[in-house]
Amino acid sequence: MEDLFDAMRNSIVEGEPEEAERLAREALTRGVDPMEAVRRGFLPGVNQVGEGFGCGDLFLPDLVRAGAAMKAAVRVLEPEMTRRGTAREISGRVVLGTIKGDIHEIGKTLVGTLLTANGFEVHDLGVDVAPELFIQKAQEVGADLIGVSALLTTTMAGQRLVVEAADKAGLRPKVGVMVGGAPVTKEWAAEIGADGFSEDAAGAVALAKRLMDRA
Ligand code: B1M
Repeated sequence: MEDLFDAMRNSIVEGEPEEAERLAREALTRGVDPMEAVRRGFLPGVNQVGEGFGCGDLFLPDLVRAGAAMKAAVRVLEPEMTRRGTAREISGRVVLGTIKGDIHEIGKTLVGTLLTANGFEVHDLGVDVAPELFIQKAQEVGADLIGVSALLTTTMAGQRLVVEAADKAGLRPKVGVMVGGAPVTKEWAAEIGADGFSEDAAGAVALAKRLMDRA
């Protein structure tokens, strides 16, 4: 199995969507847990590219190709992740999106997929979402939770605007606001008054369940 995980990492580093897709299919055929394929195969590749970009060894086109390859793999794995979810009743309604100015979608989409697999009804607004849109959608669908993803230190500030807008609209404390994304920390979540933070998709599910129990 290590060979397969190595090949997955490579497909991201080399930025090859078709190869990443093929390997994701192979993983499913071989009975590999799709989350395990992400965690041990594709994610190490994404992190490698991120580090290379951070220290100037890689450039924007590398980031773009890696993102496309990761997206292709997740697209193949998503239905199986959802299928493996066991919950039948709706656990809660979540409005989810990546904050305005930020177009990173892969982590947010993974969070949405796992929430769906765990019985949550997810309204995914996509990327580059203005704070007021989170609020409008939450009111429209009667959301229990709002999830805001941010991958850039420059866009994290938008998470605070969502918390403030939720307060202004009188949605909280009934509606919880959860935040996440690579630069987001527990301290940041506390500073902006969010109801919770998680550093990965599985943690986001656990957090969402905790926030639902709180109600
Ligand atoms: Co961008 N990028 N990028 N990028 N990119 C990062 C984030 C960066 C860390 C790379 C680096 O410098 N090392 C850096 C940010 C630096 C900073 O601000 N601290 C960066 C930069 C600088 C940029 C640009 C500004 C580059 C430029 O144009 N000069 C630009 C910004 C564009 C914009 O948004 N306005 C940019 C663009 C892009 C692409 C479009 C090319 C592409 C995204 C493609 C796409 O999404 N379709 C891209 C990519 C691929 C990355 C890296 C390499 C990978 C991101 C990713 O998909 N990770 C990234 C480096 C890295 O993270 N290692 C980088 C995989 C994903 C599964 O993880 O998104 O962290 P992640 O999500 C996790 C958790 O964070 C958490 O759970 C997820 C699953 O475990 N989580 C939540 C996420 N949201 C959550 C919400 C929750 C709870 C948990 O509750 C609601």
